[in-house]
Amino acid sequence: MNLKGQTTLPKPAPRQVDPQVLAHEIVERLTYRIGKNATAAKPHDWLHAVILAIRDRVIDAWIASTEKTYEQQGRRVYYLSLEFLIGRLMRDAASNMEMLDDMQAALSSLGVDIDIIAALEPDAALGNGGLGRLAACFMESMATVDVPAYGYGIRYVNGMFRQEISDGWQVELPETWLTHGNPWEFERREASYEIGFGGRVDPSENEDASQHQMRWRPAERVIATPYDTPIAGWRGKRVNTLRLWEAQPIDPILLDRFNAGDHLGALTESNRAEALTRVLYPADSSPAGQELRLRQEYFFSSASLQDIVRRHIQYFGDIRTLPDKAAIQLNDTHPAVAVAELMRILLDNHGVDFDEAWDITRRTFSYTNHTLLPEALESWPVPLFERLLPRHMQIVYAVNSRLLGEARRSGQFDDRAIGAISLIDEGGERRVRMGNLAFAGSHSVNGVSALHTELMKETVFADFHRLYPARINNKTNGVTFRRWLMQCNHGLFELVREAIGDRFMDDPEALRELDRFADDSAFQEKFLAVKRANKVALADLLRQRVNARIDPSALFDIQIKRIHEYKRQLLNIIEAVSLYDQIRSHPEKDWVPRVKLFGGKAAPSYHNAKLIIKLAGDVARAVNHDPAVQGLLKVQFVPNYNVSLAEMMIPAADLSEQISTAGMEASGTGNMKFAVNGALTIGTLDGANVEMRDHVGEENIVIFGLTAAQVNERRAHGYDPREVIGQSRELGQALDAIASGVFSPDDPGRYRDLVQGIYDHDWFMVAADFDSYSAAQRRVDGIWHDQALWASKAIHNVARMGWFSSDRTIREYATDIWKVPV
Ligand code: NBG
Repeated sequence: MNLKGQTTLPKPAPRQVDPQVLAHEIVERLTYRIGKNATAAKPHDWLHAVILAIRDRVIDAWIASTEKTYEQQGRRVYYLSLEFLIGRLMRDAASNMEMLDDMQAALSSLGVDIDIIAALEPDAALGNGGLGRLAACFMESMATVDVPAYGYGIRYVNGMFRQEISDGWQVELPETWLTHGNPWEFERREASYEIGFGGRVDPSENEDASQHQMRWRPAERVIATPYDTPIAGWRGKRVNTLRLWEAQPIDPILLDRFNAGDHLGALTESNRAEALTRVLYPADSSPAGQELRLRQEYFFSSASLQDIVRRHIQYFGDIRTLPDKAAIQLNDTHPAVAVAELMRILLDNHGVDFDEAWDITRRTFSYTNHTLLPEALESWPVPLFERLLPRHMQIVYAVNSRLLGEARRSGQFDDRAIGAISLIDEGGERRVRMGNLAFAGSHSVNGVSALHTELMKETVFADFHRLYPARINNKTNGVTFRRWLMQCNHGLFELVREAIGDRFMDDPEALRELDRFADDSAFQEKFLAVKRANKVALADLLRQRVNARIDPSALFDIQIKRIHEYKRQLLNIIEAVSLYDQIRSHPEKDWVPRVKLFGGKAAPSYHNAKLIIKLAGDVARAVNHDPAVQGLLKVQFVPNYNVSLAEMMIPAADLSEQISTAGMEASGTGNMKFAVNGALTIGTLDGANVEMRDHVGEENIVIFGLTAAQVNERRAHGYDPREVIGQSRELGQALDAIASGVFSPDDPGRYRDLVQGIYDHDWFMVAADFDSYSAAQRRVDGIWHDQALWASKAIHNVARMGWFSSDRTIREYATDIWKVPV
């Protein structure tokens, strides 16, 4: 409706936050939005009504933020990510809007338990692991530090699969987070776009078109429709938008075919379109080499780019000023095709000449690399890319010819180096390299920890780094302390607040003031009591979920993350087997009672990862029921690890396992969450562990194993795992037991190949690091024996982790890369 010329509309009165007002609002939402009274309302209805009440506050701030952004006319940030692992939003939003306590009071006045209804909210699991969770932390931090930003992604109907364990094996089931509707989102049909695939490319019909202007005639089209979710920053300062695209057919049903009796055929197109945004690929740190995946990547990149360009033209008129008003961050290579898409829009739709288009593109994009694993570097077969995106293929070739020309002219590159920089991999089947495209098309390329960034310069992007030495920079990851301390660990939050006041709530580095309490025995006692309460809560949960009986006074030793060989859950399990042997041989020793908890999902096609899950269960069965262990060791695999479970497990951890092969974990973010929740870390000098050691102090972290340089060295000079195993009695025995079927009497050969892999090549250096790891675990035991010492170290961890707030990370992105004021 056009309201121009009308006097200004009245604005709604500012809302009060007060339990009584809130209770009234909840009942009103329940009545008029859900259509039920309090007697008929089911817990789900209450949840819905509560979310609607919170949402209204968020919307007020959302509209105000949008108005402010338009007034300021500044640069906006666009975060393109195929994954956003958000988890639950209710508590997050209520807490950030500073209405959590009042909401709790309001609900109890209505006889409703907030914990019960909060637990009903499904996890929005639109991501695999660290990469997706980082995107979610960044969304919250961008709002918190007042960066005007949009997140762009896909609204998967089925996000990350639900993991069930059946007879010890992982089974994947679809997770249906949208079953009860999603009260957080708003469908915005008016902002839909057409996305093309396939077809042919003709020269432009435009008379004065440049030689680079073409007309792409796609053979297939789908509609991208956005759903917006408001993301509130801390204290509701700013509310940004997470815009997720859904694919829809142009014609929902082909009526002529339907009327001709072809009822299924009439829906094929519709089903094909909807399949595009149906599932998240459950592959972590490895490519999902499917045509559908490339379609997803292009679909969401194109929709987002069209939206960004439309908004820019609408407000600023001239496409050439795009880089002054838009900073687009590519979260890994998944959206890298956006580089070619922006070029297409500039060349074909706006008639910009090639050099200028390339300049605009590079000034607009920046790219974050999240892994060095060679198998995870995305590339697409040229024939597939060309068939699906013929116009983009031409653009990639044109960009490549300029790029390689520039490299040649610099005189620093031989044929090998030129081959490494090329956007096309010529070794074997020709492929388009998405990492190279992202690198070439960006003005900034960052790694996610200091070590990872240095390794990027030396390995994957060594030649690119010589060509563009100023481009690579580091932005060490962080996590939002609102979710990962204040909300998930209420006990610790209140304790810290009582000790040092409120300042850390706005400035996480103020946690440092806690340092002076580290050796205060009264504080230590309270600190240990909080930890104990969290452990009791987790023990209760595990009793309900998996019927596990664990003793809250034991040391809780936790490894939760995706199951991957480089993360070395296997090292941890082998050490548990060895500990089991030692406890049985020396029952008289002063063993520390331990509970080893594992959680994590394996990619459905990752055979060894699934076998490792099975092994954890097999070892658990043997150990947990052996009277000779006297309860000193318990092993438990916790099924269906997700964000909500992390929120329960991390506050209950005494020991955090961050034990990847050095050089292989780009950063890690779980490592940070554990430490700020008062767990000690046992870890290698990998990813952000290195910087964590620098911050918490080496006396407060337990480091073991080869460094990245030593791993390299060993691999280069003929590492012989057999020799290492021959020298370690404990390791040899543990491996023999596993390989010979001690833990798998039903199928004695089950783990033979897994163990054989360690003997034959041991790429992940499990054998090389075993003794060092095992010795480090005994150092952990030593510290545990002195609970005051343990508490002191744990408190130092909490106090010194402030730097790892994602607010700090986002300020660095804003200042160095996006050039937006913070
Ligand atoms: C992951 C790394 C982690 C890192 C997160 C977030 C991918 C491709 N990479 O170490 O493995 O913490 O990204 O940066 O999922």
